[in-house]
Amino acid sequence: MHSTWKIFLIFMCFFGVKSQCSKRTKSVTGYVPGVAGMSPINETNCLNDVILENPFLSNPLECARPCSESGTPKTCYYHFVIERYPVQSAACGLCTPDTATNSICADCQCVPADGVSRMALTINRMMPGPSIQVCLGDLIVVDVTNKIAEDGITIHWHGVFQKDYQYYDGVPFVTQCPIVAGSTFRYQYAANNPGTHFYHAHTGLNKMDGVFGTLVIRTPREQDPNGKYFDTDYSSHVVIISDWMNEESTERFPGRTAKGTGPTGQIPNSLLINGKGQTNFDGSTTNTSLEVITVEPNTRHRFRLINSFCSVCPGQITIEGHNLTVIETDGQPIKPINVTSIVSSAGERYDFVVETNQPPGAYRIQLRGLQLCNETQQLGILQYAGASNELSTNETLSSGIILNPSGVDCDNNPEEICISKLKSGTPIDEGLTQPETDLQFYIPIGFINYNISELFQPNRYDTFSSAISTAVSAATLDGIIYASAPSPLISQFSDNPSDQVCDSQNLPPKCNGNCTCTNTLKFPLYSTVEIILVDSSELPNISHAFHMHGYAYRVISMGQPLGPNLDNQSSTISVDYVKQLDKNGEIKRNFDGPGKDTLAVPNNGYAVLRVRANNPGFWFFHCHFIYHQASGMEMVFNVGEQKDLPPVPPNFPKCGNFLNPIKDILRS
Ligand SMILES: *[C@@H]1O[C@H](CO)[C@@H](O)[C@H](O)[C@H]1NC(C)=O
Ligand SMILES: *[C@@H]1O[C@H](CO)[C@@H](O)[C@H](O)[C@H]1NC(C)=O
Ligand SMILES: *[C@@H]1O[C@H](CO)[C@@H](O)[C@H](O)[C@H]1NC(C)=O
Ligand SMILES: *[C@@H]1O[C@H](CO)[C@@H](O)[C@H](O)[C@H]1NC(C)=O
Ligand SMILES: *[C@@H]1O[C@H](CO)[C@@H](O)[C@H](O)[C@H]1NC(C)=O
Ligand SMILES: *[C@@H]1O[C@H](CO)[C@@H](O)[C@H](O)[C@H]1NC(C)=O
Ligand SMILES: *[C@@H]1O[C@H](CO)[C@@H](O)[C@H](O)[C@H]1NC(C)=O
Ligand SMILES: *[C@@H]1O[C@H](CO)[C@@H](O)[C@H](O)[C@H]1NC(C)=O
Ligand SMILES: *[C@@H]1O[C@H](CO)[C@@H](O)[C@H](O)[C@H]1NC(C)=O
Ligand SMILES: *[C@@H]1O[C@H](CO)[C@@H](O)[C@H](O)[C@H]1NC(C)=O
Ligand SMILES: [Cu+2]
Repeated sequence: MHSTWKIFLIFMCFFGVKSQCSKRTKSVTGYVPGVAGMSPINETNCLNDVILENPFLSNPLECARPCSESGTPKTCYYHFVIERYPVQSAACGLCTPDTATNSICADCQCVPADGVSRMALTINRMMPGPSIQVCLGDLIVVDVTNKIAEDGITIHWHGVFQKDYQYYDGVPFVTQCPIVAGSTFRYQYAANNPGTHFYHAHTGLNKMDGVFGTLVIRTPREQDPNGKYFDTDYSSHVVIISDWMNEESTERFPGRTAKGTGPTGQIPNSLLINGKGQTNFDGSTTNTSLEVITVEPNTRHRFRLINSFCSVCPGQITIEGHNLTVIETDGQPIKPINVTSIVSSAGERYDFVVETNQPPGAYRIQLRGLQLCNETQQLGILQYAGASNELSTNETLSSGIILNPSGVDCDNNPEEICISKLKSGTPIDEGLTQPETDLQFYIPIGFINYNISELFQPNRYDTFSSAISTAVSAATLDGIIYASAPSPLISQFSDNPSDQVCDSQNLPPKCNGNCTCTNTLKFPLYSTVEIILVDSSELPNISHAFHMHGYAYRVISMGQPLGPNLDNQSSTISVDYVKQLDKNGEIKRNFDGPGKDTLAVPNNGYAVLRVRANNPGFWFFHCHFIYHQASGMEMVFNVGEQKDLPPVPPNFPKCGNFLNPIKDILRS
């Protein structure tokens, strides 16, 4: 590993101006190109025919700018070309991508990943894909060209509410048809809710093979309730972490059990920080570069952390010698809190401030896999500009105070801070702070186990996972195995077969707890809704990460009660049991809890969420673990009526069954 440090760039101080190195730079905010000695971005790489032909469009570099109240909104244009593309291709003989500059306008087609060659799916021959960084009120236009011959694809803009842009949420067969190979779909939507977001493929397992990237909507500092806690908010301090395998994700589903990294499991082989890292492969450690993030001394830097994991494992981030002041999660400001490490699961984001108050040097950014991934870790480097890049120690970093620990009783340990202990940093809709909401739903998370000799019968094609073990299962949400409809609900609802869409609250009698259909729950527009998610999935150590599209919900309560046998916290609980707890007043509701759009539901526990249904549309609600999603752990919330939605965009692509009557040649 030592040799790796030597190939790092020698950092100059802020364009070589020495006096700036020690000065505290209080007034700096937003995007600063060439931060701390990085080479400036070559704008030529940001241009393309569409931008050159339409002078009102702004390129990615122009859009990644500081945001001010007097600024003019821009129309920010991106072109994504999605391909099957090799990691460690011949392009790596030409250049090594530098995240700080390459992510805005790529100048290098090498995808290094963790140094193990394999095939990936890339956007513009990058992983992560191009960074979208805009100001609140801009219009984002992304032309997505699908060049993967084998797959239809869609892109979801995770965290963007898409109010008034409901047709661009990117969920296949809910808000659009998949983009077929060879064609281009234009997403265009307003950047209307600020925060650290990201984008990723929402089709099959494509996300796990590389189709993801960062998406940040900044606000003027005056509009950020935590604006006074940081000095800088650099584009180069956006950090996306991902999990990665040494083969394509489709190799492992269906047919492999959840445990294990090898040929038997669904556990990632490595973790990546901004697409970079090293791993043990074939008996040695790869020599790829680690991610280096440059900081100026004596400055409070805002970091924007995005968890783009696909597996069931949480990841824990710690920065050697530095505390983390967390100010926001999933685009929702919180009352600041100081911690040592942050645990995050698939789909979550955390914004934190790092004060560079240590002797100038190089410090480890440690990303540890937890639970089933506890043997995996990755390092990045926090590099003080101009200082030595030699790490001072190799000691294991202490976890210290942990935000969002998984699977603990957070009432009893001051070193472990659960999400339900955070306080909202913004005012809360009064309708959500009443004792009762208009609607209340208990939604169990589960798995059903098949009887193999019944499942693998001719003409049966049920959704299943883990075929090589004796436990063959499918995932359920609200008792239903979700199945996609042939035609998108938002634009072609009535083109679907009459028994396609189902409602878990009014199940047809033939579905005794394991229907396979498009589960769609209706909420009247503007109603207040309480959702009580109950993990009855009977899996140890797994906290399902639930993501809601179109909204951020309030986290009102979380718990991991003793099971009905009252002996330990890993025994399964049921909806009825949680209802009983609630009746007995044992579920405490905190109405000033944080907003989130993705939350790890305590293992064998519950989470109480509330939302005001003020965004009409068809919104996906699902576990963000990709293999759970592929096994059916999803549903749709249908808010309001069709008349509440904007009209279907002209020429919106259509798809569906083609079942013309069969000619009866014997009788005609
Ligand atoms: C910028 O990139 C273009 C095209 O990649 C190249 O022709 C040009 O020389 C570059 N300019 C600089 C200053 O590096
Ligand atoms: C990394 O290893 C490969 C082969 O294992 C070798 O060809 C390459 O030169 C090495 N790169 C560096 C920077 O050491
Ligand atoms: C981190 O926070 C702890 C507790 O407040 C404090 O004792 C320690 O000095 C802080 N460390 C740094 C590097 O700021
Ligand atoms: C967090 O740490 C900073 C720097 O050490 C300190 O100024 C601040 O008061 C702390 N905030 C909280 C909420 O403890
Ligand atoms: C899984 O949870 C059990 C308790 O439920 C605990 O004893 C065990 O250490 C956990 N395993 C991992 C890998 O975290
Ligand atoms: C990971 O967890 C397993 C199961 O709990 C345990 O046996 C193993 O020692 C752990 N490994 C590390 C590195 O902590
Ligand atoms: C840390 O570990 C690396 C690799 O094992 C070694 O080369 C380096 O000297 C170590 N550094 C310190 C400060 O112990
Ligand atoms: C599985 O189904 C078969 C056929 O219906 C039945 O004979 C068998 O007992 C079942 N096995 C279990 C474990 O339920
Ligand atoms: C699922 O359906 C099968 C019949 O296909 C039935 O035997 C089984 O009990 C059902 N499972 C549950 C959990 O209701
Ligand atoms: C806890 O409950 C689980 C599931 O009911 C059981 O398998 C396990 O043995 C129990 N552990 C202890 C320590 O009681
Ligand atoms: Cu799950």
